[in-house]
Amino acid sequence: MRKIEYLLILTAVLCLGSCKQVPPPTAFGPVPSERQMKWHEMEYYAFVHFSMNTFTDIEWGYGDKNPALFNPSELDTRQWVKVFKDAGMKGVIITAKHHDGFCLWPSEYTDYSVKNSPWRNGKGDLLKELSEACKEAGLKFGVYLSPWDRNYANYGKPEYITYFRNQLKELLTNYGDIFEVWFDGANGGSGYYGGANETRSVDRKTYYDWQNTYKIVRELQPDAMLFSDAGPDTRWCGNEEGWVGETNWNLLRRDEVWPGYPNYEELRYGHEDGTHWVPAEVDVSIRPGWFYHKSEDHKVKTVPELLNIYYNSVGRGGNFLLNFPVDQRGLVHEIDEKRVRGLAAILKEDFKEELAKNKDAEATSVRGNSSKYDASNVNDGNKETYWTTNDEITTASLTIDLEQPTEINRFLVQEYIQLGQRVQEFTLDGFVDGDWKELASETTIGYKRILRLPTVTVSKLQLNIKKSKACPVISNIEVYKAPKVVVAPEIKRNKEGMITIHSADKELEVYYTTDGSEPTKSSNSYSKSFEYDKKSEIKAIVLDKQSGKSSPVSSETFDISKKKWKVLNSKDENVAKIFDGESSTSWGQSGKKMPLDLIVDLGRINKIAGFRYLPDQSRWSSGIIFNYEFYTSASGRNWKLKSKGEFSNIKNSPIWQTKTFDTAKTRFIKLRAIKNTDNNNKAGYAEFDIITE
Ligand code: FUL
Repeated sequence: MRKIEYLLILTAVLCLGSCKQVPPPTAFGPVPSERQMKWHEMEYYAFVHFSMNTFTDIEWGYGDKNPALFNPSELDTRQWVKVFKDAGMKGVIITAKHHDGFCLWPSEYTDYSVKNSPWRNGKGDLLKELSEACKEAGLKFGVYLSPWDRNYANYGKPEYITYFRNQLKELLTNYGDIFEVWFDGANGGSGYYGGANETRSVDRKTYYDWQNTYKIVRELQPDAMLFSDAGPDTRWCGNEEGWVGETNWNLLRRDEVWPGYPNYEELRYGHEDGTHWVPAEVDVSIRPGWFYHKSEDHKVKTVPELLNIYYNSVGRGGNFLLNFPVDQRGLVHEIDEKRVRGLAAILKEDFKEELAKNKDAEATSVRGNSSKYDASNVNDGNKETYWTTNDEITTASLTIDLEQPTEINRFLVQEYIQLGQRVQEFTLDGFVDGDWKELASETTIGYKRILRLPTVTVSKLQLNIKKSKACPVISNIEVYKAPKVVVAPEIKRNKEGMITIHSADKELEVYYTTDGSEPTKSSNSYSKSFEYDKKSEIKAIVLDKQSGKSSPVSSETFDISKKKWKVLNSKDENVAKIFDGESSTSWGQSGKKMPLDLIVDLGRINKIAGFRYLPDQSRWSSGIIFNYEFYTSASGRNWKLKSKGEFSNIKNSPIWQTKTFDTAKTRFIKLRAIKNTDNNNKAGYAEFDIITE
């Protein structure tokens, strides 16, 4: 054989193993459309609730308010967009029309819009301003158009559908590219309806003839995602708290679900046997309400809370739609801005240095033994390449060698969802001190899964696919060591006098003092709740020994023990909640008329110099006491008025209220609610306390 012939044969033989064209796996089950793929990659974007409700201080307008009330003093959509962009968001969706029917653009089809408001002398168009600001900044723009319209006279009749579609067409033609159209599930009920002031119900399944409405969107904005409880492109996540299930299927038996679907809790997990690709979007407000209420200025979600939401949405393969209730000035409020920037700063640190990039990766099995599907595709930085196995293989492992013992606490993994969502169960093992140790045992992966692990030193990591609908197709793995979240801890004392100190990051050390002195690393170290039932000031810090960083100091003052306190005028067991040290729990009373009394037996005579009241903190709180009287009595029979007046500004700012007076020796106290902020016969309490001399 001549040398050249020999070389040709040799090359052919070698190529049989590695160069032969091994076809990729065929798609399994429903797969995302191109539009959905682009949307998955957005991951995180802003929602804005801003409309008439911002000025009337309500969540659901009735549809009867005068357009003259809409008058932001400093509206600046560029300010919004700058905050969103700096925070890493990729777009914004605005309430073009909420349930009250008021339109933020000068719709040709109604007078109930900005054109009859004093804002910009009736010449304003908020959608124009926002869409232009988005374009300048490179953010995508989306619209919320409420299907329910409590203003429109013909709501509930066929005419309304024409009106609704006409408005939709205005939104889809006049403001450039729209990336998402948001149709809310709340539908039908009481309303103004052009002056009829009545309750109207509609058949949610048939009234809107959704299929023909969707066609309009497809025609005018083919790239726009359609959101509703049931998709068709993205579904609601089944709660407004900011999470989607750890098990999160991007699939839905779509034809069984409709806006207003009663089994909406299923939407948190999707349907494993779903017929269509309908991924979840996690909509949540940075404040308790969707619209701005001054009374919620002290309830803006904290950075650790927002961080949890990020990991419980993006970290579970859902998109994160974070709502900003723009305020009456027409600006994103300073507190909200600070928090979302805080979140961005932490996320930047969490994903700063990727530790697995281009490290050796090996799999127990590779499709056709072809390098095209090799394990190394998962950490090559290319989202289009993936590791996969032969069709019949549904359990397999992939090991990444980190070369040296490395501290890690974040593991990110992605399926190549263009071929369907496949993985049903997986585990993650780490090679720790010469042994394999299971670090996590989970279910679905989908577009993205990020595991927050306790910090661990590993030299290798192994992803084990334990169960998969078809051969696994994994496109990406990333590994990080996120810094600890060093924020001031939360200090609480319950009725029994047990103190708990909570750090947002459980791995950090907490130090505290009970005498009001500044805590340092030589103070008491906190490990579990402890009894400290005296009048005291407890101070605490969180310390990250590794980085030397310490948190600001938290401080709480506690008065005398509440162990023996008893409410005398209620047998309701929930009444104990007003002494439990938890501001999120509450008790309320109602009567035929005001006043309403809260009578407490303190168990023994005390010298008291004041009292403190925290109103019910829940989103729909009721009975916030405005005018009060406060009485003391040594015997429980003869009462002495010690203080009376109002809790000024309590409606806007329902925080702890403190009233002091000349000391009194007393065993019994009575807080009398004379009037509440809603002028009804209710009194609600989150917490109650006294101040002793
Ligand atoms: C809800 C609506 O009723 C709220 O007002 C808000 O718009 C939220 C995003 O969806 O269901």
